[in-house]
Amino acid sequence: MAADKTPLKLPKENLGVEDFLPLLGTDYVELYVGNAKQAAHYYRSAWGFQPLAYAGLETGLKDRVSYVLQQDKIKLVLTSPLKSGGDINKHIDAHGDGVKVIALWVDDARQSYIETVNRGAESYMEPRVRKDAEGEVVLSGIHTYGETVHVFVERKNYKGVFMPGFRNWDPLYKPSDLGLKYIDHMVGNVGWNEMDKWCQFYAKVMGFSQLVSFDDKDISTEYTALMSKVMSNGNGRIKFPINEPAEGRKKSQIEEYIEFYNGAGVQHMALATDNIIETVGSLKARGVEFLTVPSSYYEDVLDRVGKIDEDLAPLRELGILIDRDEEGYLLQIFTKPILDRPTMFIEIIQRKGAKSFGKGNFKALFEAIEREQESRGTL
Ligand code: TYF
Ligand code: FE
Repeated sequence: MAADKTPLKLPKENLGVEDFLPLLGTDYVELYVGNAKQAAHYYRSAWGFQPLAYAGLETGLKDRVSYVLQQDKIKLVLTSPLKSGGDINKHIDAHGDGVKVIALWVDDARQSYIETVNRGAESYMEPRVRKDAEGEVVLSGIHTYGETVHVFVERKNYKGVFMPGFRNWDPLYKPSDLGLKYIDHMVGNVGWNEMDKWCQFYAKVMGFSQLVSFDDKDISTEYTALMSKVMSNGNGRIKFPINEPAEGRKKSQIEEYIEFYNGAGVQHMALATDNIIETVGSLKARGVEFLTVPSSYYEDVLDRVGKIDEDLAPLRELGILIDRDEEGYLLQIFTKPILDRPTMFIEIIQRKGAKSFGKGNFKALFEAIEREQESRGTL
């Protein structure tokens, strides 16, 4: 496979240019869902997220409710409408449950807004200050692919549980944490021939650079075909692969996503762990379903990736995939879609030096996805 192996490098237009959008990390990911109370139960019970904050009727909201859950550095916000009509219902009607906001933690939300809007971003939210007794948070936002948005979150002096408007949420039911640490990357699926446009958006508007690129020759199996480029911010904390469908023998998994999501949107989030065997073992015990590869995958995998620290047996048992690059190796596994629509899924990843995304697993992975498409009759 002939992927571009160029390591972390700024594109020419960003060379020597100071980072105009310093990002400290992912602040939170907000999903618009049909029933936030039940979704919050799922992310606690199955995924080990801990309850953190709540906003709803009890805190003075009239038309919506949000639950905030946390596991180490990962914060999820689950939001549902309480009444008919409005933007959240429209989003759910169009897309089903899905990611609305990828919020980015910044030192200066006003400056982040000015820099990105001046470079052509479409405004989602003008800078606004939210205050309570615990301090203040400044928020601003811009649109990205589909109906997805980025919210810039500045929380310099904020001491509260999440954000003004939220109160502590501390129910008795708190199944244990499963060792998920941080968001490694968030992947967007965009429409036919739109990948370059959105990569240019991240380069021009947000100062990102391209880490790697895969074309349809790298990653087309018998049916699935797609192209993918990975965009990263300057300090590498934020990585956004962007996929577009490519012409194959049958329907691309990206096309299936676009049809069921009714447009571009977040395809998967990759959550990092320091012990993938324990994390995935617990997720499976709690009912999370993962894609499986044929046992032949494990017959020659060590010839491909060389020596690894882990025993192969538990990796094989759990269906965890292995890949290596110049800097080390990685372990990864993918859930089946976590919704009824075949749209979003979650990747669990443990990096042992590798900075790449598992290209050596694409064929086995995409064939596993095709078996699922086949079972849905959508291939
Ligand atoms: O994020 C990635 O690039 C890997 C591989 O539809 C991948 O997780 C790429 C495309 C895709 C599913 C997984
Ligand atoms: Fe991924």
